[in-house]
Amino acid sequence: MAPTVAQSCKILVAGAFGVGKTTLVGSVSEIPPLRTEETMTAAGIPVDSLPAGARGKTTTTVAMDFGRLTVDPTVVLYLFGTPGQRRFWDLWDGLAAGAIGALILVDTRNLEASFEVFDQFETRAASMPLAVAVNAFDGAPHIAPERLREVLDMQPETPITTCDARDRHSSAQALITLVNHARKALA
Ligand SMILES: Nc1nc2c(ncn2[C@@H]2O[C@H](COP(=O)(O)OP(=O)(O)O)[C@@H](O)[C@H]2O)c(=O)[nH]1
Ligand SMILES: [Mg+2]
Repeated sequence: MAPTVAQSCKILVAGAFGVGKTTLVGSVSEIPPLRTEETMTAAGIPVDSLPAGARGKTTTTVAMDFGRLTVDPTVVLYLFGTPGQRRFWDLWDGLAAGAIGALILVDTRNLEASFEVFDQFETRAASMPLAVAVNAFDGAPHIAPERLREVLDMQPETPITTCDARDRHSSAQALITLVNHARKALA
C-alpha cells in the first residue's frame, strides 16, 4: 500500500445473486481478490467427492468477496462483497460493522431479485449511505432512474449510476460515487 494512504474505508458491495458483485470486486481490486470459490479450490476438494446434490454448486455457495482499491493517493477502499440472499443474513452484522456505505448492484432484467437486498438494508442498516449501480448486462432493459427509485423504494438522495462490472474504470467510478455520497452523508 502507498505510504501516503491516510484513510481506509470499508465498503460493502451488495446485490442479488448473479448481479456482478464478484466481477466488480475482481475488476477493481489491486490485490488478487479473495473469493470463497477460490478458497474451496485451494482446499483441493475434488468436485467428485461432493455429495451429488452439491455437485456443480460450488459457485452458488459464495459467501464473500474481498478486494482493495486505492481511489486517490490518500484513500484506500476495502471492498466486501456481501450476498443478498436471506440465508446469508446471519453473516450480516459482522460484514456491515464499520462500513461507511454500500454499493448495491442491480440487474434490470430481474428487479424483483433486488427487493430482499433493499429490504435488508432498510431493516438492518437504515442509516447506512447507499449508492445504486445498474450493471448494464447485454440486452437488459433501460429503466429511467426515477422509475427505478420508485420500484425499489429508494431514498431521494441515493445516487443511481450505471456501470459495467467487468470494466475497471466504470466500476471504480460507481464506487467513487458512493464514497462521495457517504462523505456528504457523514459530514
Ligand atoms: N455481460 C455482462 N456480464 C456480466 C457483467 N457483470 C457480470 N457478468 C457475468 O454475470 C455472471 C454473474 O456475475 P458474478 O460477478 O458472479 O455475480 P455475483 O453473484 O453478484 O457475484 C458472471 O458470469 C459474470 O461474468 C456485465 O457487466 N456484463
Ligand atoms: Mg459472487
